Amino acid sequence: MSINQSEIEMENYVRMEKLGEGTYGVVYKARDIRTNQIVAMKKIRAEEDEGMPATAIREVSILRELTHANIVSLLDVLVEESKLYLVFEHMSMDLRKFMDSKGKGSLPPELIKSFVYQITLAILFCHKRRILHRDLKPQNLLVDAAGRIIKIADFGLGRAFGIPVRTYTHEVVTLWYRAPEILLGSTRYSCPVDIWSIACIFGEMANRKPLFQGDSEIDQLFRIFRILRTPNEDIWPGVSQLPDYKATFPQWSQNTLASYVPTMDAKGIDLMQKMLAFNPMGRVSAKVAVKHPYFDDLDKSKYPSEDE
Ligand code: INR
Repeated sequence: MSINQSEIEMENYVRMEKLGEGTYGVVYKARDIRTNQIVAMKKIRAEEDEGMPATAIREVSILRELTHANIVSLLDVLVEESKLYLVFEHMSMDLRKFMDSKGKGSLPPELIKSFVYQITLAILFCHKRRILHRDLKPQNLLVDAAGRIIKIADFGLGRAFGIPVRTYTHEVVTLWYRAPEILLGSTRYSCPVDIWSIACIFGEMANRKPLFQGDSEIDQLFRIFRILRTPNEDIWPGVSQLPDYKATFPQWSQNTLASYVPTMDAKGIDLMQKMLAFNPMGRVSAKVAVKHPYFDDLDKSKYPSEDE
């Protein structure tokens, strides 16, 4: 896998303020001095004694395959002093900051619907190409200045590397959007993990508070179980065989999701429940989710076609 280095050099960009920190590198706002275009430049540290960071090569190759209106586009790749710079389109804010800027209270129901639809379309596009995101969360969903378009970013998690426990700045990686099969130690997880994350973001936009805000893997699981009930072999065949499953888990027996997300209408709750199915094999796919009745009243002509 090779990186086709651009003719464009670092000198063509003026670095501006720091925008944020991805899992693998810091992101700066920058301006292309030739065009005045504002871009986002992600600097990826090289591992000591190694050449090109494998995670970066992975991200570049994924993003080169994924051109979609709801996936942040990679404009260029620059190499300088063994550091790698990925130049992306610039977006005004991430979904975390967007939600914070809206003050308290639920986001408008039509906006939640539009954002969930756009994110699901982007994930459908990825899944059709057998690419998982694995770490969807509000910090790597980017919103445009008008607050209407949302795009997925941070594809740095290499297939072979798994999810790190800490970022490169030693920040704890959040567990709040993580599917139960991962929390229970499954290593053979697939596309359904991204659907779980979308549901968590869906619930968070409605509640303005993370749906399952755990501070350890076990706390994360128990917060999920408290709201969705404790899974068993009847609702999730094979669950008891997962590496971290314990027969001694506390038994919560009610699903209280609808009362936990009181501002969401019945169709929205139905979709959220289907996205939060414990059994990954029974969890709704992105392909089926985009056809859910919750989206019936969206003007589909405003969004990319699902067979793009
Ligand atoms: C902003 C970010 C604006 N724009 C945080 C941010 C706060 C306010 O991360 C960002 C990005 C942008 C960004 O405009 N383009 C990209 C982040 C990433 C890729 S990544 C591209 O991969 O998540 O670090």
